[in-house]
Amino acid sequence: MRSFALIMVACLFVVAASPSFVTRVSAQTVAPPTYSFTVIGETVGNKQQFARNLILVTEVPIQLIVTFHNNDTMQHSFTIADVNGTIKINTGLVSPGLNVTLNFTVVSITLIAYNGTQFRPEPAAGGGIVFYCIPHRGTGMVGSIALAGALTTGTPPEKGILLRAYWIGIIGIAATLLWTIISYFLIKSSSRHFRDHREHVRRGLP
Ligand SMILES: [Cu+2]
Repeated sequence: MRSFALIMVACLFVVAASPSFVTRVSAQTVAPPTYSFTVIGETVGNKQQFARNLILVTEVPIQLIVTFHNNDTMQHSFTIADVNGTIKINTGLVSPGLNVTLNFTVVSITLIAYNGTQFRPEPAAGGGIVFYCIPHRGTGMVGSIALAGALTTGTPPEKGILLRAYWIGIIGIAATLLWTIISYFLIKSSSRHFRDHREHVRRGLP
């Protein structure tokens, strides 16, 4: 009976521990994502440009922390305007070697939240949000923030599959334990030899 009690305690522990795992899994899936990256302004040959002119985000809404680093010998800016061309997010002119960090939320690819207000950003030709350098936009110092194609549908259904797999695992473990317990008592009760351990010892068996 002692082993039975131990097995029951193990079962109860598994069942009691499982809700906390579920909570942790759920908390991970709803946590607001943040993406930090650096955009570098530079001159290559005679052309002023952003070292990365396409920034892909995997989902929206997403909070972006952009550090603009001027790795050049002249001033540059990292700027986002709204659909009317009004400048909304702007580092201002950044001197050579300096950094400016901006923090804004891409609510959707057509809506940005910044400094307590929201605006519709200037759209990029291929989809996405345009950013540019004020003095060098005319010579092509332009980039965009876009959604990565495969993961653009908001809440991915894979999260449900993950949780379902989790529960299948838990139920599988519980069922295995249950069958182990049932088998133990079936074998024990169907065998005359192992009913009484004292009788066993009396016969000089282990
Ligand atoms: Cu520039």
